[in-house]
Amino acid sequence: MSAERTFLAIKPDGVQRGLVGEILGRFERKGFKLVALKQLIPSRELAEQHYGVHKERPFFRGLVDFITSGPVVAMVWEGEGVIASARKLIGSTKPLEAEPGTIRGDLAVNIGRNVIHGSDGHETASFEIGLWFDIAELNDWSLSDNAWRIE
Ligand code: IDP
Ligand code: MG
Repeated sequence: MSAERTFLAIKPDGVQRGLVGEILGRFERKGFKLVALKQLIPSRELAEQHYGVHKERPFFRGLVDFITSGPVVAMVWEGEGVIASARKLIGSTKPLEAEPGTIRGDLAVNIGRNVIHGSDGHETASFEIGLWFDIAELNDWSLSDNAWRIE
């Protein structure tokens, strides 16, 4: 119950480009546990709240237009250190500066089409999980192969 959780979202470009399976697989193979998953077209209100910290930035309107333009795959992943680790797996915000091997480094070019969102800290993770999901949508379950992951 108290295990660390983060909010990740495959943005409309990732969905349209057929990258959902590729991206989910990276977090599964790393060893994290998926505890919530849904596809939705975000409302403007949801998108504006999600990106509220950027509301004074010049790219804010375009960002909200983009994120509400099509389906997003919203997820909650759980595991030790998952917040920081997911950010590493995602890579730098600017895909051209993201290391090869990261999602953005391997799969994206443009900062406005960088495929995936990941919470950047503990506070944002709990805020974003609560914003995108009802508590009843979060599943508490145990991995049957846990003994092979942790000692
Ligand atoms: P992050 O997604 O790596 O956390 P943030 O700085 O929080 O990056 O920015 C949120 C999102 O806003 C980015 O993922 C990107 O899609 C978009 N964004 C950030 N900076 C710019 C910019 O300068 N131009 C266009 N879009 C931007
Ligand atoms: Mg951010």
